[in-house]
Amino acid sequence: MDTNTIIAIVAVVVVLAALVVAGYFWDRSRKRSQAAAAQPKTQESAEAPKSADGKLETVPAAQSVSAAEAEPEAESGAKPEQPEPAPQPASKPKSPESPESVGSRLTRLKAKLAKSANPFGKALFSILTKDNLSESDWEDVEDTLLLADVGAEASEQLVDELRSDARVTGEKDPAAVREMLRGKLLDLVGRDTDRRLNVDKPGAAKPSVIMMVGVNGTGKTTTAGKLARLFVADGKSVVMGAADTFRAAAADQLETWGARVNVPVVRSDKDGADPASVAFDAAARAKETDADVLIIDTAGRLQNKANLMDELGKIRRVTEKSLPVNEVLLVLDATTGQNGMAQAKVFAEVIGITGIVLSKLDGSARGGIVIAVQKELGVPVKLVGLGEGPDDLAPFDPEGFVDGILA
Ligand SMILES: Nc1nc2c(ncn2[C@@H]2O[C@H](COP(=O)(O)OP(=O)(O)OP(=O)(O)O)[C@@H](O)[C@H]2O)c(=O)[nH]1
Ligand SMILES: [Mg+2]
Repeated sequence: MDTNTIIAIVAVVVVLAALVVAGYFWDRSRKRSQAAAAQPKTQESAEAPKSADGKLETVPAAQSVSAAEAEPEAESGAKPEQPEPAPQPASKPKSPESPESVGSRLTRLKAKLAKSANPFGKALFSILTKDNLSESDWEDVEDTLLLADVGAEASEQLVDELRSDARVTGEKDPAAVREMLRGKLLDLVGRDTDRRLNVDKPGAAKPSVIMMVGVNGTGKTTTAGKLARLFVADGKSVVMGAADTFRAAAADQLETWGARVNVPVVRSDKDGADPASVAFDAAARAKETDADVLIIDTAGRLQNKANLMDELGKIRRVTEKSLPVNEVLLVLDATTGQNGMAQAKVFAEVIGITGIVLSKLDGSARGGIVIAVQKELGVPVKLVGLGEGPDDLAPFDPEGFVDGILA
């Protein structure tokens, strides 16, 4: 072989070797770049969820609240404890629920209210249509009213009116007696009473502040949640304040209600934090965001615990450093009957109440408490709770209620 042939063979070998090495590196770098392309995608979905069109999804309102809590409030005399960041629940609804519309809710709940009311009117009616009413019949009328929790004063008033009404003793047409009884019961319940929430009245303050008060377990938190849904369905913007700081679970409960309809909840994660400070922060948040309504949930308390009753006054005073409290709703459990009256009186004296929410009327056979509580306190029943469902809260409707009594 001459030198030229050897050089040619060596050159071919070198070129082939170079091609093999280049191929190997090209393959490795291609695999690396594929892996790199896959990596950021998984990180991105963990940190910031994107919707189908690639836009960032809104953080559910309840999760974003801790920012508001953390904001220091210069004018505040009572500062909240700095809460730890709230643990993020594993899964939260991505889009808020839309609460039942006010119209459809009213039709559904009217039927429910009629069913729930104790038909003591029916018993009265059957006595009143007797031929000759004896003294013991009149006693039966009064007993029927007392058993239905109408209260002594209102029962006596009704019996007196019925006895002195010539139509009752003279009228033999049952339809006419029924109509007369219906009218008397409606008068007693208060047909023309203004039962609007103050926030719904013309010229209402913005934000309007509603405080929920009552003894333990009456339904304050549930009612706050249901009320928020009512306002959202009505197009109002709402903020809630979890001023029940006895248990973190109480704030969680309110937050769950808030998250479902995208209503922010201001809370402290520390058990035993000052509830007045949380209320103050919630008021600041409602003011900042120009909300229509602020609902402040408070812890249940027995009316005979003076220190706890004083605390309610403090919550109110501290809130009023930035926003006036327009409404104090006393939540009364309808199933507690006359016991509820004693509670109601003390709450009315200590904090002043502007309306009553009669909860659990669905489970009560003593709807007469509506009449008794209004008469004793001179404060209207504005709302009734008719079940545990999220939309089972309705404005109190006297006609539907009396028709239920007479059904
Ligand atoms: N059937 C029925 N149950 C209700 C109604 N309102 C509330 N509840 C139930 O009553 C229970 C207590 O309700 P909560 O809202 O936690 O009561 P609360 O007053 O906030 O209780 P505390 O904060 O512990 O004082 C819950 O199981 C509710 O589902 C109602 O209108 N009807
Ligand atoms: Mg509660």
